Amino acid sequence: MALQNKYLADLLETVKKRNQGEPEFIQAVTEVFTSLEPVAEKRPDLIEAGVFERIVEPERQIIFRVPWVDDNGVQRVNRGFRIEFNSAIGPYKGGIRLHPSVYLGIIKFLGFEQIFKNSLTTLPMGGGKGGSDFDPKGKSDGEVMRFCQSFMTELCRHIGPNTDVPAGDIGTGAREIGYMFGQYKRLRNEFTGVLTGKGLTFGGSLARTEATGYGVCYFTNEMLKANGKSFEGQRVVISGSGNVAIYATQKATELGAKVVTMSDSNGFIYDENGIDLAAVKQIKEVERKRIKEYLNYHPEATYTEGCSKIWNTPCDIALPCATQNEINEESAKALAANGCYCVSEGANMPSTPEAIDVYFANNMLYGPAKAANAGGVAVSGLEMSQNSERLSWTFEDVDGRLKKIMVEIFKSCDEAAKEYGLEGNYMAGANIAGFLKVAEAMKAQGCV
Ligand code: NDP
Ligand code: 2IT
Repeated sequence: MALQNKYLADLLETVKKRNQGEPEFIQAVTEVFTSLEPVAEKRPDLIEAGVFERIVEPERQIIFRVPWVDDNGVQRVNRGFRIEFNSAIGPYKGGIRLHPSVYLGIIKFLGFEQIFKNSLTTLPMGGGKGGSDFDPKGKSDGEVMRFCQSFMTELCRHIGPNTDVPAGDIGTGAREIGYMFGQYKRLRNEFTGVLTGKGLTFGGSLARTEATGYGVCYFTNEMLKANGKSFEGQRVVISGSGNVAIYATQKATELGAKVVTMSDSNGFIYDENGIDLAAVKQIKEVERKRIKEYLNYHPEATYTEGCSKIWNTPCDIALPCATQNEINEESAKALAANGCYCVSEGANMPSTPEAIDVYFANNMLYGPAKAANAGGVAVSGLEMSQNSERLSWTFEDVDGRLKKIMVEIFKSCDEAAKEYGLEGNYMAGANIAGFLKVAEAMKAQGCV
């Protein structure tokens, strides 16, 4: 639907002209602007202060060469990115994605989303994102290490515990963060909390590994409760089999649901008895193999080549936890037709705009990514606090704080939606609540 507000409509045209060839970034801005139309009407002061124009322009964009040598002695080169999008409410904060599909438009959409997500956590973190088109799949440990060291050799001059604090995302887990942290320490001669998601022996936080997946379930649970439902006895479809998917599966199961699917970029498994997470962890976390290996553990399960048909699986609740735009209009219609009444996003921007229209047209509950998956970065914020005081908190303490933060995020989305006459539209609520805090801070700081 075209924007009604003339100021935002014109600004969106400028954004499109200025960021050509970056459809994911335009998609993210369009969604946020659509939600912000009532804010633009109510707050002309924010327009006068130039907040909308500035918030879509990254404060700094860094693109660099990442040279490394593979195990055969062959010279390789990748492209590295760090987008320092907005520092109005704290140091830039956001993950590093290592995937062959990475280009400027992907990192910009992720950095833009991160501004609002980090604001929703209530913690003092600005928005940023980084990454590279390096593909860790099929690389040896030595190759991954040399890549990470080279990546950090350039990145280290742009980041710091009070400037910009990267973390994990697709393709970047504890192993990669460890190599990057070691190289930063060596180059700067400083042991600081410059990255989050670190190993537990060198400043990492308990519950950071679990945080995003658990957080998705805590948020979803609040949304279900507010609508007279719960996870108990529900059939859940989860996509992905990485960090977010694994811990979402664990928590949903603990909350009484039965998770029947998981996937990777090759295909998906379906297990009517409920996913055996120990088998998935062995395949994915220990052996780094493909999800179809699950059939070696459970021959009664099925494996389907390709990802899109996963959404044809009948379920009550869907938690997309793989990647952007994994649910299109057709998949959303299949979910609705099979009785799914709730979609809550572990991945960033997993639903296309057309899919979101289908959710609303069918009165489904929709938990948008920037609210539902904010648990990961929230615990990253708690890791920063622990590093600052040079202490580490217990698992129960961190998990308890995470739960409280997710409950509060749901409340902010719910209340903002109600305040703007959009009750039950948690997407609008998340965008409005996330935006307002950052916008006030930008205005107060002279909109620099
Ligand atoms: P991982 O690398 O641990 O796992 C990613 C999973 O998604 C893998 O199963 C992977 O399969 C699958 N996947 C990746 N790309 C594609 C693709 N193009 N098509 C189909 N499947 C794909 O990453 P995370 O679990 O950390 O991240 C998953 C999502 O959650 C991302 O959108 C990320 O931005 C988001 N997120 C992550 C947070 C975190 O703390 N880690 C926090 C908030 C959001 P394969 O192995 O075959 O590539
Ligand atoms: O998308 C995300 O929020 C993340 N990948 C986590 C970022 C972080 O800084 O922990």
